[in-house]
Amino acid sequence: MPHSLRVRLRTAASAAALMAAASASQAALVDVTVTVQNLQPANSVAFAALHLGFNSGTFDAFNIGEAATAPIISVAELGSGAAWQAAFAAADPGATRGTVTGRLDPGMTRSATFRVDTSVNRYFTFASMVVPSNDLFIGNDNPLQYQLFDIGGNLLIPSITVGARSVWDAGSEIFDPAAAAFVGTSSMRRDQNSVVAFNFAELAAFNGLTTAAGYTFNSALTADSDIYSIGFNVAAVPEPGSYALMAAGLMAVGFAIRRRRSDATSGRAATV
Ligand SMILES: [Ca+2]
Ligand SMILES: [Ca+2]
Repeated sequence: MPHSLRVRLRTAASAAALMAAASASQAALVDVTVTVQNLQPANSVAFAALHLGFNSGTFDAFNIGEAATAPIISVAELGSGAAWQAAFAAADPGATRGTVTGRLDPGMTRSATFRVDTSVNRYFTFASMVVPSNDLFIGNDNPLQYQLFDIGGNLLIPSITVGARSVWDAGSEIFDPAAAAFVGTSSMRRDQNSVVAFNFAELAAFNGLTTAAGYTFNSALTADSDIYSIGFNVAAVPEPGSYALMAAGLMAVGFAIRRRRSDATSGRAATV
């Protein structure tokens, strides 16, 4: 075999290997755009910011029938994710955590994008305060309830719809419209000393009160009412390292092509 052909074959083979390595290593990283929508009509419930994490399934924020802990109380009573995020980080340091910021009034949509490694963070966990309320929230009790990605990084759940029947009462603050967020003064809160339980019926008791958004609250929720949706849109992202691998592969291909052209030119010149 002529030396120049061996070089071309070797160069082409190493270029192919580099390209293959690049495409294999980029499978794990994706950009996930989370879009939240308040499915309720005007004058109904609103939601505080959505606190979320793409994770390994090891952070369990609360349990039905048990006293709520400080992290979920901070979400349920104040809409704040600080304590929840800190507990999440401690339980699952490799999780991609974040927030879709801003209150979500009836009919409103908001979104945010997160870079997720699907090789380690296949599950989705969320929590958001429902207002008006003293301590109502939405979120998943079971950290393994929503497996977003399979082992190959394919999206398994395009959206999550939350119904009124899935609204939680943290059991930490006594029902009192005067102390409820969005319609009252939250500094007046009183301890409930109860446990986490389903409770959307309490929302009807706020009907007729003026909200912080200026509308008169009028909830007509039934257990079957859809109140909230979380949609997932996935875009592939090559890892930074694979850009370098792909560049190296392309350079090797370019080198092989240039070499073949120069060989062809010198070959032609020799026969004339
Ligand atoms: Ca749980
Ligand atoms: Ca309560």
